[in-house]
Amino acid sequence: MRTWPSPAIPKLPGRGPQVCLFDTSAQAFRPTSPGEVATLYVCGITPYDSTHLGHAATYVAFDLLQRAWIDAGHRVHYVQNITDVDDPLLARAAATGQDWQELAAREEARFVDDMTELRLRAPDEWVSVVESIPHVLAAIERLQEAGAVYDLDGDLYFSVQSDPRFGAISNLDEEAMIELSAERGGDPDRLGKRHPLDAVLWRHQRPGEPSWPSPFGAGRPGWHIECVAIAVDELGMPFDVQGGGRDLVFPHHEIGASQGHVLEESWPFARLFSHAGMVGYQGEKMSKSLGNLVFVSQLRADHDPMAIRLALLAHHYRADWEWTDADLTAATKRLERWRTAVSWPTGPPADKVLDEVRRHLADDLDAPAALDVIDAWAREQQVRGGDDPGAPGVVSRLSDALLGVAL
Ligand code: 5CA
Ligand code: ZN
Repeated sequence: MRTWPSPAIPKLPGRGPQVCLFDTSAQAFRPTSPGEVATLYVCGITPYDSTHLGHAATYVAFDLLQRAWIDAGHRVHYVQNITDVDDPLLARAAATGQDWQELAAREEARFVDDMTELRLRAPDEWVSVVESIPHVLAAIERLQEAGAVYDLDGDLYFSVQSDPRFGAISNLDEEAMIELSAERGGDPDRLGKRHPLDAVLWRHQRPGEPSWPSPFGAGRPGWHIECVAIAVDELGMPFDVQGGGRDLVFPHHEIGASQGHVLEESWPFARLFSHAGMVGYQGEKMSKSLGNLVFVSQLRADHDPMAIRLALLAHHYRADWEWTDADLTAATKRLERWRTAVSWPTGPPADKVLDEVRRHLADDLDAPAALDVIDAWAREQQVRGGDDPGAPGVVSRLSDALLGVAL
């Protein structure tokens, strides 16, 4: 799939520190220790009703991670999927009388514009389900060889009991897993399954649904195996970080990791699992099914995209928070203050600003603390000024390089 042009990232003096993240699996802060090339898989959109601010907040979080890695001297190999074949997308297309491919293409185009305007690095590979069918089929065959697959009335299921490590990502008890599975696309109540949490790998063709030929009959892939097949094909196992919103911890990332373990006969799937908090609106998680959405594209009509980005950065990526209009008003003022402060020919020294912003971002992507540091410099500039001719340029470049906020 064609991606968008990545923004140029200005070079900064020196190097940032090693980046630590909170690991969902270990329930602890852990250093990311990538080699020369840091590898990242972030779960992509299901292209309908995108891009809302919750999506944008999650992708901005993993953009910060990449910028911190690059600043620490790594190259980044970043993969994202597009769930362009899945139940909710097909249901939306059917309910609104649209062709599912046209719906997906239109939403992807809007997502590309939003990501470009918000200055997010583009994935090196942006792979849709439609493009990944051969890899999905190969992965299912390998799972079959490992004895982890069974047939239920023509649908193929992955047996979660085939992976002794199942449960290690989410750390949930079975009751909680079953509840979340029912809420998030699973079918724990389907009769005939060996275990309620077993997940569909290949769904045989239903009337009116798109399908692909396969050795198991015409059908389409289940959700989790799509991300596993793409990640293993593009990055191999283990890769450094799997990211997404917290709503993906269970079942998506738990079952995906198990599928990876069984099919590659190795562990771990990813070295670290990182999850962004949920953005809400009007008292509920912002979600397509609830319809309480604020779209980036709507806001872009009247607001500077850099103010939208700053509004997202003002919340720690792991926090659950609720969007209000006041977020954007405050961010617009902050952007103006910063732009004024860097427009002067000289300013207060900025070496410490760079060190502190780097330190905060390397510490589990603490963007709010990083914004405070730049605020303090801008206030000093406004109140007392300074005589360092390099300082405004350094602050401007670090805001762009590390936060993705071009001033
Ligand atoms: N296609 C799947 C992942 S394979 C999917 O979850 N698509 S999505 O369009 O529903 O979400 C895209 C990304 O945004 C996912 O990482 C998801 O966890 C995240 N996300 C969805 N809603 C929110 C929200 N309200 N707040 C923060 N992140 C969210
Ligand atoms: Zn995914």
